[in-house]
Amino acid sequence: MSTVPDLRSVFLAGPFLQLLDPATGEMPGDARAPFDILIKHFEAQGLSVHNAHRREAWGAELMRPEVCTPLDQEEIRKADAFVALPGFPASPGTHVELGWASAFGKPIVLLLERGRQYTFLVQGLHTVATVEYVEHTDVAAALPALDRALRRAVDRHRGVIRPG
Ligand code: 5HM
Repeated sequence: MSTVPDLRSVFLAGPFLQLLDPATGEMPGDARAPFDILIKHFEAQGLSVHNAHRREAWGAELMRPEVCTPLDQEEIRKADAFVALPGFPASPGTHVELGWASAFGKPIVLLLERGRQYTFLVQGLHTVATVEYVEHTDVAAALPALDRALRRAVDRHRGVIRPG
């Protein structure tokens, strides 16, 4: 069961094109790993996860811009929460999606790699949207912190105050 009551769906965003191996056109295993871990983690909690990397077979079935853009925007609009790896170097597509998610008023959790510099508008996004940041060096080790951050973001979004 989800650790966040009533949370049913999550859109998971992160760098894509920059992670494709030019020789195969697909994401190598180590690039897939963080997405795999996050998808499995959320699905094990019964959440529905929308993730373009998986949808597009990790690069093997890349969609055209005219197809993936409206699809992603609609899936973000429908999702209960938005979780992203902004990327280092920054993922352009993820930053567009972050703009949509914040403008749609979604609770947002950003997984930031410790020691990396992120653009000012990512650093400052919490001033205009419901954003929780999870600094990490390893996605798998950060899962408990991610769950807490997701709960905080969803609670804040709903105006829930929990004791302690
Ligand atoms: O610019 P970049 O490829 O890093 O953008 C990644 C983000 O854009 C992902 O979160 C994904 O949801 C979306 N995207 C997509 O859905 C991006 C590409 C390729 O740029 C794609 N489908 N084919």
